[in-house]
Amino acid sequence: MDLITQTAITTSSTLVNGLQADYYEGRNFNILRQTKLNPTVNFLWQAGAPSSSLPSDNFSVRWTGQVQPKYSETYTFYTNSDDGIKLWVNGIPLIDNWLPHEATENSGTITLNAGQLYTIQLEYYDLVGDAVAQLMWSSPSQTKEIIPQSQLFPSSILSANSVLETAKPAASFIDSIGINTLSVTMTRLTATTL
Ligand SMILES: [Ca+2]
Ligand SMILES: [Ca+2]
Repeated sequence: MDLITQTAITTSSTLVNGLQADYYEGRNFNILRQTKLNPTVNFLWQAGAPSSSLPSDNFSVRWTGQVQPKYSETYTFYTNSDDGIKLWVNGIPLIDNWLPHEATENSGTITLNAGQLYTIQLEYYDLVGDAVAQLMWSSPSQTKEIIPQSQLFPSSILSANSVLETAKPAASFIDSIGINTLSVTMTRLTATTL
C-alpha cells in the first residue's frame, strides 16, 4: 500500500455527521480506491458499482466512526446485506455473516447509555451479482429504522464533499495479490489502465 498515492479532489470546511467509508477493490479490503463520508448505510447497488472508481463485483467497504444512542436501553442492530457483513459496536462483535449470500438480515443486541459515543465498525463485501448494504437499529423506545445521520460520527474529520481517490500504480497490484482469483481481476485492470 506504500506506493498508492492519495489526492484530495475536493474539500469543504462544513463538517457533517455520518460514517467514514473506505471503498476497496477486492473482497478482502485489497486495494483502497476511495474514502468518503456516508451519511447513512443504506445502499441498494443491485448489479451496479458503488462508484466509477470501483468494480461492480469483488469490492469491499469498511465503515468506521461512532454511534450515539438516544436512550439508555438494549439496542438491536440489524444488517441487510448481499454479500458478507460484520458489525462491531463498542468493540464487541454483534454480527458476523461473512459467507457469500443473497440479501439477508442479521441482528445482534447490546445495552447502551443515552448520549454516549460508542465506536462502530461495519465491514462488507460483494462477491458477485447484486450488492446490498443497510444498517438499522431499534430499541424498546424506538422503532426499527436506518441509523440516522444525526446519530453517526465519522472516525476521521471528513466533510460532506471530501472524496479521496487513490491512484493505480501497477506495483501496488503485486503487493496486494493474495489469492489466485484476485490476480485474474487485477491482471485485467492493469491491462486496461496502463
Ligand atoms: Ca455486484
Ligand atoms: Ca452479491
